[in-house]
Amino acid sequence: MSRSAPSSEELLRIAVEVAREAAATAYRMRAEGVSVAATKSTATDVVTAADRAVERQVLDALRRLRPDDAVLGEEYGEGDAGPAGADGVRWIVDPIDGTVNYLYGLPNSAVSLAAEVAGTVVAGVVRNITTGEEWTATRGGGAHRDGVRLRGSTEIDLGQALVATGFGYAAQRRAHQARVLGGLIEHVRDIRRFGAAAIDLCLAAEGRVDAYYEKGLAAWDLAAGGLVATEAGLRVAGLGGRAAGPDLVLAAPPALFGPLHERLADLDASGGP
Ligand code: LIP
Repeated sequence: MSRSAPSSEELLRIAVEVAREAAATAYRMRAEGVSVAATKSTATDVVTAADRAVERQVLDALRRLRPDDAVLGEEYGEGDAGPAGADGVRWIVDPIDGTVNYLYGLPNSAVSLAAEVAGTVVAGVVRNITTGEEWTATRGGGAHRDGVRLRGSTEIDLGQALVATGFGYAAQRRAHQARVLGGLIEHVRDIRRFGAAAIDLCLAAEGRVDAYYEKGLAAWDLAAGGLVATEAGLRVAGLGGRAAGPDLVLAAPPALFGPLHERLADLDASGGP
């Protein structure tokens, strides 16, 4: 018999506590100097010692605070807890989203931590390691950045929209993504590529970009930032009625979602390698 899960607010409190400690470690390790510890899918898909140390710190903290929960992390996968905890709680963590930015000492990298209950993300936090900006959300409770309620962009004209996106690590996928971008760029105000999906989603939630799309996101890139964007009033989905996921994530206010969806579908943004 599974126990009832804690409230979304309690799960968010835990997520914020753990993410703040993790971001402090990442910040300290960055100041001490980081280098590439390994590569994953390609020679440019790098892991630093900080990615591993920060995820280990998050895993240890969650095991102390919520010993029966499951955890899915970018660096250590599902660990030993399996797919779901005793009361259906699973944590999803990207210890350092924007690893290349982090490696180069650029400001856009973040700790992203979300809590799922019975397969639905109900609480999430994204904390910028360099600036300390902290975006939070609970399902049905709204999205905030440092306590200020987020509402997304009010832009209704795609031609006036500032659109964020990103690119994968594999050369063939990047070539396809560049072709999509080449077909889109004349139809929008401009493009921004910040290098961290979780932050991109939160900037869209704030209206600091009008919309965001990207192909190839993993669950840990999307979980917390996707809830922040949703709770800010954005539509977060894939193409053709599919859910947001590895094929494509499109996050946009309702007025822009349709026009941008149409352009991206015409350009086969969810296709390619
Ligand atoms: C990054 C994503 C970003 C994408 C990068 C990379 P990582 O995640 O957050 O949106 O464009 O290629 O995948 O690898 O830094 O955790």
